[in-house]
Amino acid sequence: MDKPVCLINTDSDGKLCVQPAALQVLQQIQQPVVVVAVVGLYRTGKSYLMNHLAGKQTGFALGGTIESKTKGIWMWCVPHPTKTGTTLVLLDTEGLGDVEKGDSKHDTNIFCLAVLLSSTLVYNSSGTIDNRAIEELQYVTELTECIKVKSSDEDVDDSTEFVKFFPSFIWSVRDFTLERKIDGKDATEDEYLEFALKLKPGTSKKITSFNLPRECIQKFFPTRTCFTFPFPTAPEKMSTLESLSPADLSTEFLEVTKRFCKFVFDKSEVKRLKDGHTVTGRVLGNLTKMYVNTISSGAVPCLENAVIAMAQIENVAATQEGLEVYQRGMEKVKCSFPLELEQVSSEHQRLSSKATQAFMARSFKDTDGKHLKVLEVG
Ligand SMILES: Nc1nc2c(ncn2[C@@H]2O[C@H](COP(=O)(O)OP(=O)(O)O)[C@@H](O)[C@H]2O)c(=O)[nH]1
Ligand SMILES: [Mg+2]
Repeated sequence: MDKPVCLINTDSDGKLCVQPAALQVLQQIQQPVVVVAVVGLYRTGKSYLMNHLAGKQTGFALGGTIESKTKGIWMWCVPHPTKTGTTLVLLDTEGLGDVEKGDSKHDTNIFCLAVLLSSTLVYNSSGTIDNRAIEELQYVTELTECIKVKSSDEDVDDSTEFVKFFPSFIWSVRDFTLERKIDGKDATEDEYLEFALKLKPGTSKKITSFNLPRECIQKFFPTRTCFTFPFPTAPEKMSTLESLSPADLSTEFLEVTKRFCKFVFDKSEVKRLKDGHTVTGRVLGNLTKMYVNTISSGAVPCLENAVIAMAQIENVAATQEGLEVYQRGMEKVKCSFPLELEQVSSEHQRLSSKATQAFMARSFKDTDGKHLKVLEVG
């Protein structure tokens, strides 16, 4: 893909919908995917940072005006720069908290989709990690209502289960101008983040609401890292940032960006389903379709149901793939007719096992062998 495409959009009624052209792109990707999604307030430099991850100067459209450019979720699939045989999928989300739209349910849905689809979630904010920046991440406090782990109707608290399937978390702080000091001592970026997430003792209403988002971030995202970026360039050059060459960018900004990209490439893992099954581009497309349909129907997406639904789709396709392997092989055998019965029988054996191998490579969770049987009968 030489440029990003829109993956999720809203239709004229404001309902979320998946773009068929983006699904088609994903359908073609048989490789496992590392999915990095960025969320945060609009106009905090999210799209600009994602372009750096893609190794490109331009790509995701930047919001040069106050109106936010990115609507819904945009996607860019590029070969993973360091993990061969893997595709890096970058998801750029529309800015949260756009006053023009003023639709917090919509923002929550976009945030949930970013959590559900990614293996690394980047939360981007500007300035410092102060109380305001943490409150802007209020969506974390709603995650327990927006995502279910198990399909049972019982009202169980899934939150402790979340951590096993949630993306790892990176907080990127932009235009950071302070010195990172805690009690007068130099602090690393991670120490700075942990300090900002520290809970206050007490049970007053004020303290409880101070602690709640911090508790949620700590609980849902146990693997977390922070990067503090300085201003990218001098104020007078900021308006043309997108066209500036690296020589015009501050060396500190380039250094942090380089470390950030290296960290993402080294540490972001391949996306997996709840049962540990690797997500390929194709599965990611089906997963997106399923989650978006669930959310737009007003239901709560469930990680366990997703495994069952994905297994069903993949197993039907795997049966088809196995059959095709067998049929293609048999066509070839037919060309060399007449053959001894013995030869035909041994070719049949060979192709059957090749077909089963093709099936096994793609199928998963076919625990009772239902789909494999279909292949054998077929
Ligand atoms: N001050 C500042 N501006 C930035 C930074 N990165 C990008 N910008 C500019 O801020 C505007 C919005 O950037 P964009 O990436 O579209 O923000 P998004 O809405 O969060 O995706 C654009 O004019 C960018 O050139 C940054 O680190 N600091
Ligand atoms: Mg943007």
